[in-house]
Amino acid sequence: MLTLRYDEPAPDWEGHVLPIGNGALGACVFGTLGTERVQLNEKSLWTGGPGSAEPGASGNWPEERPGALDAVRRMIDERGSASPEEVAGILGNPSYSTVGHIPGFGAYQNFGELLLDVTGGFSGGYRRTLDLETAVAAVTYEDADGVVLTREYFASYPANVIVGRLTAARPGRVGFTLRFGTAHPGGEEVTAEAGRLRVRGVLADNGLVYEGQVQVLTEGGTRTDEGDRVVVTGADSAVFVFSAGTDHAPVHPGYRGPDPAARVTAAVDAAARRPYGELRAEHEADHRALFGRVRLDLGQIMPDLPTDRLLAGYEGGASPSDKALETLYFQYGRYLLIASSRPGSLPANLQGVWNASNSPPWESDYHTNINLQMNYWPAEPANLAETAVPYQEFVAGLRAPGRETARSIFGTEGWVVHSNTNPFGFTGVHDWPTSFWMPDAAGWLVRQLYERYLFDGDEGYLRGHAYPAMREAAEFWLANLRPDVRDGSLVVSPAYSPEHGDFTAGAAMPQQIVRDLFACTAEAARTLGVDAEFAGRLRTAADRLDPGLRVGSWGQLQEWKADLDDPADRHRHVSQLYALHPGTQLTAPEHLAAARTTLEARGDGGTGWSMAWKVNFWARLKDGDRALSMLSGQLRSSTLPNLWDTHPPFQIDGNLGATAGVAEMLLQSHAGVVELLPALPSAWRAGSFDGLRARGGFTVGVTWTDGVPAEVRLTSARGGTARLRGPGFALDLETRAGESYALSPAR
Ligand code: FUC
Repeated sequence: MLTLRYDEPAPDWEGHVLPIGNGALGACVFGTLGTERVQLNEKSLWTGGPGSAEPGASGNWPEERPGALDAVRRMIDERGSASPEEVAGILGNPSYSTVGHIPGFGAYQNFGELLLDVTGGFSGGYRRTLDLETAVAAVTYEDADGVVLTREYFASYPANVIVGRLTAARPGRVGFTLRFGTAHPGGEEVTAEAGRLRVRGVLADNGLVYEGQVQVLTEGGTRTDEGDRVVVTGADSAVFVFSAGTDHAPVHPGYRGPDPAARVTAAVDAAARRPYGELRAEHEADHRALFGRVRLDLGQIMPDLPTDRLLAGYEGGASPSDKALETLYFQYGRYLLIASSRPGSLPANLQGVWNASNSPPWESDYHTNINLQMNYWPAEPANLAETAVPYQEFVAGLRAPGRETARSIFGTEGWVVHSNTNPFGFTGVHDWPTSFWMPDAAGWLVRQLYERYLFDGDEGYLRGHAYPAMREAAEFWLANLRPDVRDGSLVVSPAYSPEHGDFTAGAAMPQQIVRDLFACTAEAARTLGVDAEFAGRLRTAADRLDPGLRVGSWGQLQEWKADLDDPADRHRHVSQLYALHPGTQLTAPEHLAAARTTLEARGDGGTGWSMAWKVNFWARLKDGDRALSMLSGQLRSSTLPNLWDTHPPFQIDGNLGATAGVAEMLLQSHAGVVELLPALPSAWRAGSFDGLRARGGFTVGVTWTDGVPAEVRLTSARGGTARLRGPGFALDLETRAGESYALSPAR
C-alpha cells in the first residue's frame, strides 16, 4: 500500500501538509477542521528579473573589468590559493555583502490559499491520506452528527487544474464558504461571480501579472456569491476546480508572454463542464501511466500505523515495517518528481513546486552546484524520463543569457551559469564568498542532457538539443583552461570546490567536470558524425588536462590539486567524488579505494541532500550495506513527518537524490554493462523489482533470493546487446527492438 496516512490535520505547513501537483501548479493540503487550508503555488510566480525594482537582474558585471580574472589567476599562481572573500571582492557583484540578498534575483512566491470554512462540526474518525498510486489526497471525518464527510483533492496534468470535492454520507450535509487567503495583500483583486472566484494581481517588485480562478459546482443545496466569496449550503456534494497562470515566459531577455487570463479561464471552463468522475479518471490514468512503471518489493508489510508513527518507529533494520518505509520513501520520490515536474513548465526548484513563503530559504531557486541536478537523478533510471523535459528545456534556455555572461565576465565564447539561477536567466554572479563562483556548473548540467540520450538513444534529441548545449559549454572551456604554472597541465583557474576551502588552480571537481564534458561531447560528435575537427581539439585538450584524480597522503581522494584535505573535515559537499557519481570516470582501483577513504572520513552525517548523495556514492562503490545505512540515516535524521526531506529546512533534492540512490543500489548501467543488484544490502536478501531503466534502452526487472537473481526480465526498446552482469554470472544477450526476455541466470 503506497499511501501516506495521518490521524490529524497538518499543524503547520512544513513537514505536515500533503503535496499534490501537476508540475506547473502545486497544492498543499492541510486537512484542517473548521477552516480547511489548501495552500497554492504556480511555479512561475517569481519576483526579480526584468522589470524588477532592483537593478542587476542578470548578475553580469555592470562595467568592464579588464584584467580582473588574470589578477586572480596571478594571485593563485603566486600564492597557491586565494580566499573566497578576496576573490569575491574582485570578481563578484556586491549584493549579499551589502543588502543581504541578490538584487533583482527575486524569490519564488506563495500564490495564496483556498480557505473553506466548513460547516457541520466534528465528532471523530479523522484520517488524512495521500495515495501515491492515484495521486489523490483525501480527508475523512465525522461531523457533529456522526455523518462521514470526505474531501478529495488532485492536481490534473491533462486538464491543468487542481480539483477538490466534498461529499457526505448523507444528502444535504455539505456546506462551506470558499474564500481566497492572500499572500500578497494589497496587490490583487478578488471577485466572485456565478460561483467563480477570480484572483488577479500584479507583483509589486517586477510587474509580473498573475491570475487564479476557482469554480465551485454543487449538487443539491444552494450556491451564492457574496462579495469575494462563494457560499454553499445544504449540498449533497460540491466540487471546485482551480487553475492559475502568470505572464512569465521562458524567453530571454524579456521573460514575459501573454496575459494568463484567457488560458486560466479556458482551463477552468473546460474542467467545470466535465463530470468529476471523468476528470478524476483522466487524472488517475495520466498519473498511473508514469507512476505505475516501477514496482519494488522488498518483502515489506505496511503496518496499520500513521506514517509519522511509522517514521518515528523506524529502526533501519530488516523488519517488514522498516522495508515498508524504505519502499514508500523510494516511491514517494518518484511521486514528488511527477507532481513537481511535467512538460510545459519550469523544472522542480529547491522545494519542487511547493512553497508557502514569499521569502523562502535560498529563494526556493535553482541551485546548480548540485541541487537542481540532483532533482533529476531519478528521472531516467526510475523510469520517469518525461519529467526531465522541463529540466532539459530550462538548461537550453540558459544558453542565451549564459553566453552574455561568458562574454561579460570571461570575454570568451561559450555559455556559463554559476551556483544558482532563476526563471529569468540569472547566469552571472553575486558575492556571497562561498557560493558565488562556479562556471563549471554548465558542464555538469549538460552531462544530464547527454544522459537522456544514453538511456533512450534518441539521436534526434542528441542532435537538436543536447549536443548544441554540450558543444557550447565545451567551447567555453577550450577558451578558458590555463596551463598550470607548476606542471603545464591544463587547469581551471580560478577553481572552486563548492562552498568549501580556498580558490586554487585545478581543484578536483572542476577538473573532473571539464574532463567528463570533453569526453561526452567528443563522443556525441562522433555518434552524430559531426564536428570532427572540434572533437579533435577536445581530445587534444583532454590529453593535457589535469584529470583531477589524485590520491593524497592519508589515502584520500584529494579535493584540491595540492594535498590540503583534513581527515577531520565533515563538509557536506563531497565534490572531489564527482567522477564517482554522477560522473563515471573514477574507475581505477586505487581511486575507488581513495574514494572510500574520503567517504569514511567525511562521515555519514550531513544535510539531507548530502546523505542522499552518499547513498549514491556507496552504491557506486558496490557497498549495499553502507548505502542502506545512509538511507536509514536520512530517514532517521533528515525526514519530516510528511516524508519531505529536510536540509533543514525542507528541500526536495534529498528526496529525489535518495530515490535515485535506491535505483542505483538495484541496477547500474553507467559502465557499459547492465549490472543487476550491484549494491544489494544484506537486509534486502529477497525481493523483486520491475521497470527500472538501464542505458541502452533496456527496461529491467529482477527477482532475487539470497541476494542472487532468480529471474531477470528485460525489455529492449532499440535492440542491441544487453551485457548483463550480476552476482555470479555474466551474459551478453542479443536483443531485438520491442522484444521482452525472461532469463533465469542461476540455472
Ligand atoms: C547548496 C548547499 C546548501 C543548500 C543550498 C540550497 O549551496 O551547499 O547546503 O542545499 O545549496
